[in-house]
Amino acid sequence: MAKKTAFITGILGQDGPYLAKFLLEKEYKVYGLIRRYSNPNFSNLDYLEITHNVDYVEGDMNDEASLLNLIRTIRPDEVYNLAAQSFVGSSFDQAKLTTEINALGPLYLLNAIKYFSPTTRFYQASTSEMFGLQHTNGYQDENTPFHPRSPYGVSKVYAYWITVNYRESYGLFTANGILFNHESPIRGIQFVTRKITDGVAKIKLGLSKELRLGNLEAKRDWGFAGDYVEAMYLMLQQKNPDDYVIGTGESHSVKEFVKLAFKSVGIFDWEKYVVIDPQFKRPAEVPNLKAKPDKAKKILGWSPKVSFEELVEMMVRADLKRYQNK
Ligand code: NAP
Ligand code: F7E
Repeated sequence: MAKKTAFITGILGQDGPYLAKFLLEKEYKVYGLIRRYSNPNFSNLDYLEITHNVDYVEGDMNDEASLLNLIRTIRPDEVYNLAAQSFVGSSFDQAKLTTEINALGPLYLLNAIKYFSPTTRFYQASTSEMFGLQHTNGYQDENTPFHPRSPYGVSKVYAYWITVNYRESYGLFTANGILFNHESPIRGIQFVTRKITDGVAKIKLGLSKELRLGNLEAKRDWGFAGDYVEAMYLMLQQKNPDDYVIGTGESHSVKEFVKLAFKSVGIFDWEKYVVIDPQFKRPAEVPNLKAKPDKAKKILGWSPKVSFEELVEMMVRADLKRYQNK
């Protein structure tokens, strides 16, 4: 039987490499979209030791023709749209760019599928940031209304609905994974978890004296990226396309993350090292996110494996090792 093919955008980011590894283990042929760079950074793929197992193709989420051409020539079985300007903080200063990549990018891909490869199944990387301020009894699920709090969140609401719309209008197999925060040792350094674990490792090794952070009271539902890519895959294997919330069902504050990260290296007086810096606070905050992933459990048979404590420990260990190896 011919190998299944997957086309992954965002292959150099955090989720792209975990998903590629997962699909390669299932014998997929994996194409990864990279944009034009003088020096592309393959370090996340190197970390997972799959750099040479992916077929790289060049294009850009802002360049419709490049995407049309790639879908037309590859005609993949599955497209996973993970590319995004994904940092909420930067989206306030670069709202237009964020919108072009995150909202128009998926539209271009969906048009490419509609015209050139209508049997291709499409996964859209939707996000809990779409919920923003909304709660249903303290949690968010597939029925919770959206109230995004950043240009990033707003751009993702467009992408969510255009994905639903192409399913309803043209019968395409499209699915939204509404993923809550997920992290790993290859999480971008700007995001709070990795910033903390990197900072703690440097402090532990005497390479730094302080860790500058913004709002310590914000709460997130943090899981492990390696667990979450399985849910993406499962969504595209169902009989019918649908949208699913993916998270752990637990919520922890940034402060709890900080405390645990310091504790894991034997530092208990964490307040000595943490400096609150207003530059890391946002014009509008998302105060509290907690998933209710019951639908994914029931229909996809998916549940997370790595606990909050294990995640913190895993990330701190990886950062310590990085500096020790240097
Ligand atoms: P990430 O590490 O920021 O990776 C995003 C990738 O998108 C990068 O590899 C980047 O490429 C690529 N990209 C950005 N602009 C592009 C463009 N114009 N053309 C082509 N590629 C472009 O994000 P992630 O954490 O892996 O997240 C994957 C997806 O899930 C994103 O869509 C994110 O918004 C969404 N999401 C993430 C989370 C989470 O907690 N991680 C939760 C919910 C949803 P370069 O390497 O070339 O910059
Ligand atoms: O912030 C607070 C900050 O940048 C988490 C993206 O993957 O997940 C991510 O978005 C919280 C916020 O992630 C600092 O204010 C405090 O409340 O790690 P973050 P995010 O904004 O939740 C969602 C699901 C996505 O879809 C996004 O793509 O931590 N915080 N102090 C800080 N945040 C940062 N970055 N830096 C600080 O110093």
